[in-house]
Amino acid sequence: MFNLILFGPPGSGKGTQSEKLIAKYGLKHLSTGDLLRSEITQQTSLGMEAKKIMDKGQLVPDEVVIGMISSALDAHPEAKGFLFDGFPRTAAQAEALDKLLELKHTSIGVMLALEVTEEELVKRLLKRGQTSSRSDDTNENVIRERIAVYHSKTAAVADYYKAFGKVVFLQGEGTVEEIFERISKEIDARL
Ligand code: B4P
Repeated sequence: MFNLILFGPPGSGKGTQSEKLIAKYGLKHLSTGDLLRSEITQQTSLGMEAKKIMDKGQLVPDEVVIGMISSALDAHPEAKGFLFDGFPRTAAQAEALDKLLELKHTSIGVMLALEVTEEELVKRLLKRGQTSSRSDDTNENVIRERIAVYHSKTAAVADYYKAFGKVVFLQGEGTVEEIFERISKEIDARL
């Protein structure tokens, strides 16, 4: 089993690259952002609570997203590996993920961290906000808050995996294809 974390700030290309990676490597895509947005679309009580938090650019509580990931892992016993996109986002989520994977006698193979400048992130997300229905992409203050939360709570998750020698930082600017090639090269070296 090969498990990969695609890491980086909001707008760094995690969702974009994940789509291409699951097509190429046949991994099961687990995006906590997508799971939360699906709860919002279905208007569940979890979704309604999450929406208020997401619209402010804050993180949904750890126990909620850990619970979602735990269920998703159990729902796919046939998976030949998982691609975690937007998770873990806090040290507590990282520790919980390690424990969940240990129960399945597997672990994270590598964390690939995309590096993109703040101005480029804001530009990309505002552009997406013009066409998507995502309310967290339309307000620049909310976008900057998401980036600030990334620096205060999420960036340290890379240090957690660095301690195990599992992090590779990649340039996240360039064309989608160029970045996909960089990522694929790192994965191919580990398969
Ligand atoms: P997510 O759904 O994870 O979304 P994101 O980080 O904002 O975006 P992503 O990084 O996937 O977007 P992409 O670059 O692909 O999170 C949304 C919210 O959900 C969070 O703020 C939080 O509230 C909550 N949440 C999610 N997970 C959580 C967790 N684990 N714990 C707590 N809360 C959680 O795309 C951005 C744009 O850039 C696209 O329009 C794309 O076309 C463009 N783009 C991509 N690559 C490009 C390139 N190379 N050049 C130019 N443009 C590019």
